[in-house]
Amino acid sequence: MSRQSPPHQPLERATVYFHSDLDDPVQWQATLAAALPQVRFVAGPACDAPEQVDIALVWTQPPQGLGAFPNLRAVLSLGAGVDQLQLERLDPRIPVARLVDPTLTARMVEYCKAAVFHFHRDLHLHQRRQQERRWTFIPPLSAGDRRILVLGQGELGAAVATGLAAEGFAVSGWSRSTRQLPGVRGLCGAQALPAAVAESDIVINLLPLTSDTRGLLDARFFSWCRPGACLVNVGRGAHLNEADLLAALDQGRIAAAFLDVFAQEPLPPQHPFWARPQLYVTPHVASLSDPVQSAATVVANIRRSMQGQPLLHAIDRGRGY
Ligand code: NDP
Ligand code: OXD
Repeated sequence: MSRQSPPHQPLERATVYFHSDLDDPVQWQATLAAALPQVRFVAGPACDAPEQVDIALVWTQPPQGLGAFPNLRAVLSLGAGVDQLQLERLDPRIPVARLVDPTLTARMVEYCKAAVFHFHRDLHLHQRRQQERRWTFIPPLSAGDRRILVLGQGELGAAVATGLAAEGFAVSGWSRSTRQLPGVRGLCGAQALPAAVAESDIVINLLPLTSDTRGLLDARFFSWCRPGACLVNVGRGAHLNEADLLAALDQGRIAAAFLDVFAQEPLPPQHPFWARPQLYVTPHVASLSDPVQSAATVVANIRRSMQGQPLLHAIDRGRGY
């Protein structure tokens, strides 16, 4: 289905609709006003003139859906991921862009490095020994002997994989298409996955959530893992089958995991993950976008959209990422 590019419209006529439960509208409004003082900013969820909205800057769709805006030219995600936008509810001809910015990437690299060094230096094992008041020597491995698999080699996965390779780890990266990155063994396709998982000490998930990747971290995946492997899930909660992870921990198949994303966020107080000593739970903070750092991309995309130009970091609506 093709839709003609919307005609060029003057920037002074632009209305940006903002909706998020997580991001501060006041901060975003101030940041955008500094760069684009002529643009009208409407903070949702309610909107009294939906026909005037040109661009939606949103984390999720508002209750009335983005279909309520008949003249929408573009959707700009407030996150690097777009699955939370429920794209199936959006006209497939409307372009969607996601957030990509150096600070977001740097924060993700920091989180993943922190998790990897924790596991690499066996701190999860020493922590258990401390609880048991046991003085046990665990010979440390050198970084080059520690095998790490990064699922997803996009903006974030590639930065994490190359960052870990630069620290001396033996890193493999898995993606849909072949990707060659400095110091990283590139793997692609479903057939390469079981062997790659089986030889890895630490697996980091940085895939986008799509119909192909949903539930990938399940009992079958854990059955490929070497006993004592560690997991870092920073992709999305729905990549992980939570009951299967608990079973894999019970079996010792997985020794420990850093979990930053969950099927239900906030993680409910009664959830079994909170009380598991082998799990490190963080509240979706591995990386965060903030208006000051991310404004440049958003401002550029507002301009581009009003000029009828392709968006930066547009997703492929067919692939879903
Ligand atoms: P990108 O779109 O840049 O990269 C996605 C990568 O995943 C690509 O390498 C792609 O392969 C690969 N991929 C997609 N589908 C498959 C598949 N079926 N099999 C194998 N590989 C696949 O995304 P980003 O790196 O920017 O972000 C990744 C995700 O990280 C986001 O979607 C979001 O869910 C999550 N995230 C989490 C945050 C947090 O705080 N926890 C913060 C920000 C993002 P190819 O290169 O071949 O296309
Ligand atoms: C995300 C983000 O997509 O925080 O999770 O950017």
